[in-house]
Amino acid sequence: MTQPARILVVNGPNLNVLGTRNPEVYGAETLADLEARVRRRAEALGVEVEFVQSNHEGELVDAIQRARGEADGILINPAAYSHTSVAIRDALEYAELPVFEVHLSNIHRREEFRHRSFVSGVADAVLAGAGPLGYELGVEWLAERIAAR
Ligand code: CA2
Repeated sequence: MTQPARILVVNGPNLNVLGTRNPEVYGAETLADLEARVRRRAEALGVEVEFVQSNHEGELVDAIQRARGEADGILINPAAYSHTSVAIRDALEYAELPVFEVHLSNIHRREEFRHRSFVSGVADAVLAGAGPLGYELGVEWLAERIAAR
């Protein structure tokens, strides 16, 4: 029997305080709500998910590096590091896995500095502005992509 696909779900800085402020931008769901939603969708699709959230760039790099050989795909919201981190971009390239970049808000409708994401250039798919549903769509996209290997 083949093993279920494994998807690493990576959340960057400040996403641990989701749902406590700025609901007009990020919605009312907490990170735990978001993870429960992703887990439900993953179960329905028959894929495994592992969650990592960190406020520290190096910890995110470590988790992404470990995914090489351990996971089959990466769903990532790099949060503020999207706009600054060459290190996260390089780690994603190193992982050599399908990458789906997701943002809760539409970064292109916000401040200029959020319009550029260093990660988008190494992501296979990018979705911004669909809220928590974007994470579910990301898991579904990755499940299909992995199954098509
Ligand atoms: O829209 C997204 O998903 C972002 O990646 C979220 C980041 C932001 O820096 C990106 O530009 C877009 C912010 C993560 C959460 O930040 C909070 C700030 C205040 C209250 C709660 C969360």
